[in-house]
Amino acid sequence: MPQRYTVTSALPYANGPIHIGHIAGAYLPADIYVRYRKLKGDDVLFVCGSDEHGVPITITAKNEGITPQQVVDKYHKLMGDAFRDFGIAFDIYSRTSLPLHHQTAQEMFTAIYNKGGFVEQETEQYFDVEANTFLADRYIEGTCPKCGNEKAYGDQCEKCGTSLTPTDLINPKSKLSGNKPILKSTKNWFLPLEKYQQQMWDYIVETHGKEWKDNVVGQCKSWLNQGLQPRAMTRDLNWGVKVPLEGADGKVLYVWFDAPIGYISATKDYFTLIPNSTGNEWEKYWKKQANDTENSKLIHFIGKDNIVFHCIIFPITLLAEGSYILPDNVPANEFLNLEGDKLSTSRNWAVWLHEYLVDFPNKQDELRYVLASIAPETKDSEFTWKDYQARVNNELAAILGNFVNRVLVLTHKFYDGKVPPLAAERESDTELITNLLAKKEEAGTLIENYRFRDALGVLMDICRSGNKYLTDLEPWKTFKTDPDRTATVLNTTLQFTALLASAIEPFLPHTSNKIYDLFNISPLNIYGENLKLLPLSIGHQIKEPKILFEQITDEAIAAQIEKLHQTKLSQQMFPEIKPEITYEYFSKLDIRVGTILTAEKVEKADKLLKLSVDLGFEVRTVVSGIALFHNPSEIVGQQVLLLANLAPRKIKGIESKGMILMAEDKDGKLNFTSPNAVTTPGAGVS
Ligand code: B3M
Ligand code: ZN
Repeated sequence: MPQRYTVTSALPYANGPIHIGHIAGAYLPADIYVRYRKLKGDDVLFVCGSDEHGVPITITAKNEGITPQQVVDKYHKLMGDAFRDFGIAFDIYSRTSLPLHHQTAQEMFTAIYNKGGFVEQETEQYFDVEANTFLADRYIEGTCPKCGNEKAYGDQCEKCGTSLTPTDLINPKSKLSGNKPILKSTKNWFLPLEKYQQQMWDYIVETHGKEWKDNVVGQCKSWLNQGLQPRAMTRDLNWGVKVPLEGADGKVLYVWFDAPIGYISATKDYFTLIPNSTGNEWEKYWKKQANDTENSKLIHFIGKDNIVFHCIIFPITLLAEGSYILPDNVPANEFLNLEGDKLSTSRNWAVWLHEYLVDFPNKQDELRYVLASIAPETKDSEFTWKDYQARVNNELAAILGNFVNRVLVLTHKFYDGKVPPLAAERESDTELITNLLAKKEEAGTLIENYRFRDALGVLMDICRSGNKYLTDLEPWKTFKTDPDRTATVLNTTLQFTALLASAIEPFLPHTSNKIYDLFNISPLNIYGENLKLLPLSIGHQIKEPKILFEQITDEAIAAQIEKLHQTKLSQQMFPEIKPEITYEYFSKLDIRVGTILTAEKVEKADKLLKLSVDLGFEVRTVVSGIALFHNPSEIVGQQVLLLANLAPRKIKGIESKGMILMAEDKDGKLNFTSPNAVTTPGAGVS
């Protein structure tokens, strides 16, 4: 019986499109793995869908003035179409707003509840009195206690990365009304993760510690070492799966409780579309079987920010229910960066998949090739458009494209496009094919071990060996002197290329199909059983040569770089305008022109300079936070504007009298403001 595999890719949030970071992290590796396993003959089901709950979606809806359902409908379609057009071959792309999913998630909750698997607990949560609602973590903003960022969220500070709970925030504010929220008591259901501490350690570290990726095991260990804590599986919110209990009105399942269950409902959804389905087939992909060896292997492809949910929280959910298998592997990837910056949906810093497909029509495999070559398998990696161009032109086109083209051209030139006979075979010919077979085994083993970059490297080596074979044997030269050799070499190259098309299929499925089409054959399966080593019969007609990969032009690359540049420009942050004041109020500020006479660093304060400033009628001492941007020796003589009637303040033991007015550039640099011509010190500014 074939081994069964249940393969999942993270369900993307339906509140923004898919970008290349998502693809490189969770979708392309899964697709390669699944295509390979299916070719091998395993029984694989590849499920995914849109994650349509969670607070970010309600925030998007509020910002755009539409309903959450309208948000998810829009992005579910956009993402589903982009995945399909890019060749991510999910068996099903489902969605968590389906009634089938709500029911599945509620059944899981109820099953755990009935076993006494939740702890009911009243806790104090922030509540917005004006909006009359509890506030999800993301709806609360305040000052980060670690770094002072005034725009930290209730669950995380994006500036310093610290994870927070809402009550950690200094000066919390509701994002709904802008008011300070009050603490109000509410009941929720907690999964007692701590009870599974030992079981999780055994499962992750003892059982899978050696075979799972280091980054995954490392993150889990750090969670386990801190000690697992109870986590609320319900929230006071109205968008999501309703908590299926009496008296739980206004509460929904925590999005990270329901989202992974989305994999299960997607599996059910798949079988509802299969004719004559009994309705129970999904269980073979999820439930423990009578005989352990018949259990499906559950594999989750995700990005590193989802590790704890897939390796700890979801497995505990499944254990608490009791009848499910646990993930067999969670090959999480690190992050992909773009042109020197973190990819970000909210900052629009991304290469969006749906836009790529329009800007580069029929170039899916070019992007698949580049993203597989640079996939952030063990550490963060970087996509740049120049690198994309170089890899496509100098590797994909130069090695694979060029080779296939040579083969087609030679066959047409010497044999009218018909496969010539294997007339005088030598060891070097059979060697080419044996080498290919050995290499595809090697590539397969690497894929099985989630080492996709290396596997792709091995496949490219196969292409190189074909190129070298042609170059070494020069069949165009022997055509007159030894026609049997030319026929043999070309026959061998043609057979080799047909097999190669199959070997690259997991990575470059569109290219495989193009080669099959040019060769006028139906798809082959080099990874399966009963492979025919000489798939092309003598005299078989192949089509006219066609270029597989066009050169990526400098103009195309420049246009993409310009697009990103425009994003940067439009993203420049301006400080918010302050509340209006009267002229009378303004006239109380006494701003004067001054000239810096001396400047020195303040001890034990990296940012501060101690300045003496000539105001004409007196010399002032002022401490200013400009040391990171200005060298003391270079600013003597600089004219500045000084707020002269600001109450004196002691800074690092120095009395500072007044404040120098600085202009803050977009990158945070502080520049002096000064008159545009030398002006008498002490002159008033109004
Ligand atoms: N939607 C988070 C994300 O897109 C979340 C994944 C759910 S997987 C069950 O990163
Ligand atoms: Zn912070």
